[in-house]
Amino acid sequence: MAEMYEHKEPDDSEEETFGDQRLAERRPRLLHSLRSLPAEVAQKQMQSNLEEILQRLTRMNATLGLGTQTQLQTVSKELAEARSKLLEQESALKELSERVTRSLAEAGRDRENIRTELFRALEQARLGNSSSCKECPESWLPFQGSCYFFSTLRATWVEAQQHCERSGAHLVIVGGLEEQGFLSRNTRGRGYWLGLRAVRKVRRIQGYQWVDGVALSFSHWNRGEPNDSMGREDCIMMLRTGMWNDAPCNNENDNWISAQMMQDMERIQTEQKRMESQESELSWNLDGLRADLSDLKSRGSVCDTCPEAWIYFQKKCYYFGEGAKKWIQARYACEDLDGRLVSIHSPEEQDFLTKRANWRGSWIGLRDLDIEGEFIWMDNQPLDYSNWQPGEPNDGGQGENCVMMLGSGKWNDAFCGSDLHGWVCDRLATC
Ligand SMILES: [Ca+2]
Ligand SMILES: [Ca+2]
Ligand SMILES: [Ca+2]
Repeated sequence: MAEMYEHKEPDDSEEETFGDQRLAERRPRLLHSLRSLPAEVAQKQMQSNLEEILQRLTRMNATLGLGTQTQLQTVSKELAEARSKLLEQESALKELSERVTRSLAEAGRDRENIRTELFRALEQARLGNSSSCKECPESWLPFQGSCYFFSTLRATWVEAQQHCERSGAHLVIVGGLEEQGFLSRNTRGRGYWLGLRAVRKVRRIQGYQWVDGVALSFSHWNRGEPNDSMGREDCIMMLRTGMWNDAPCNNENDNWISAQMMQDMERIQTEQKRMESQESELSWNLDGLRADLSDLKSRGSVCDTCPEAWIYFQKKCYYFGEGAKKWIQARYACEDLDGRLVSIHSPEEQDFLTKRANWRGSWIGLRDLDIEGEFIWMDNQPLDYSNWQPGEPNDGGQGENCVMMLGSGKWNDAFCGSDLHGWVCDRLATC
């Protein structure tokens, strides 16, 4: 304010001086009389000016002081509110974090229980199998939870299937080498229809399908088969050697094999499916909770903490397991370490893994166990990136439904029962 005043004052006096000079030039007498005005007049004028300025200053100061004070009060009130809000948020955050941690522990225990139950059910099924002769109808043979009937009559494929249905069964579906071995041992020199048919479109065979609608994965073809001789061999039978051959469906020279599940086994399988879906739901929830927790904790801090022996890379920790394991064993080994078989979603992540890949191959968390060709990651995220070896996945041999990472880092679908020396687990890094 003083500045404003001082700035204005010299201006006025300059103008007066200027005017004074002009006056002096034109009216020297008048100037003289002006100059002779009593000094006290000028002094009074000055005083009144000063007083006015002083009053203005005081008024301004008062306004200013009041404004600042109000502002200060408002600000401090806001500050107090913000602080209490912050405290509230902090305690809510803490509570949430505690709740998530508790839920995580609970979910982990639930998952453990489900696994234990699952194993127990399977164990019971296996035990049931050894003493299950009486659980199959008379003249049916038991094998691994199912009953098999080797017909003594002959029929066309369709008639054979109808025979099976009448006894509440279906033409046999061969699930793998062990079951094939059992069937091969019981041919008694005859040929039998299997529950397998060609899927034909416009005269061309597109593939083969079991009577339950599942596409063929395990197969046991005789040399040179299936040859679709004369373009009319749509039904599959098992030769006396146990090897398979495609043949015309209206061929009446073959017997058939009916199969049905033991009732107990059926019950157990339903239960098992239920538990598996429960487990996958749980693991899904667990993932969500883990992500929430790490999100919570990451506010204001960096999440790059990994357990000992795990390696950090881009928000995840990786464990490079060694020691011969089948895919399912590797899966559980990772779960026992509070992780799971690795899911890979970017070339950067793949590069990181390639550098550390076991040269003899490692299991990763990708598989097409449920539906042939439909690959699923352990973290249930979409297959948004892939690194297949050229020509893979080929579902070769007796069916390849578990994915491994070769020494080169490239992926190959492999037989789930193979023992691989490496397996890679991942988990989210903590804060
Ligand atoms: Ca044939
Ligand atoms: Ca496959
Ligand atoms: Ca393969």
